Amino acid sequence: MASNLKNLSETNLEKSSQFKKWHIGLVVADWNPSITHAMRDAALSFLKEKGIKNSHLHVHAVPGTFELPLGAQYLALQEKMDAIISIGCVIQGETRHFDFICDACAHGITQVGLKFNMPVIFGVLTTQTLEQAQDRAGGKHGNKGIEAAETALKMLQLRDAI
Ligand code: DLZ
Repeated sequence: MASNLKNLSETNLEKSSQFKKWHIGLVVADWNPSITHAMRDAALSFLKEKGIKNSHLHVHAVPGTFELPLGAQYLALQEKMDAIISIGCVIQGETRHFDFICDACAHGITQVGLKFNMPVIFGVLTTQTLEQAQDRAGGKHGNKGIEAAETALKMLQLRDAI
């Protein structure tokens, strides 16, 4: 789908001094950790490279993707927070867990963003296989963590421009 058209690590975002004041929260699911931790690390490197201060990065873990919306909401309640990046990976299994988790997370993340008027980014891979996830967590299709981090900064630029 989208990753056939765009490598997830490609970015056209210029470093800017406006980034220095922003606080970014990351909430990361510990399920499929080889994938989510690679996405987290790529997102953190990208944000630091673009000029977000180390002390303005707030990283927290939740057990699984289903818990990302509430984790994001806890972070959104912190007054200093400007944007939140949620990171997870759901791999299709033999049960219907996949559909319930993906639907609940996408819906919940949308709700938190609208409720707090804040970018809450859906950095969640929903794949059929582990290999497809690896391809998007630093493999041949790039890293979804970078795409999610870039989206957070672009949404904050939009907020400040408007
Ligand atoms: C239960 C479950 C399953 C089957 N698969 C995944 C998955 O692929 N990715 C993920 O992030 N979490 C999974 N989980 C865990 C749920 O998100 C949640 O943590 C549990 O249902 C809580 O009991």
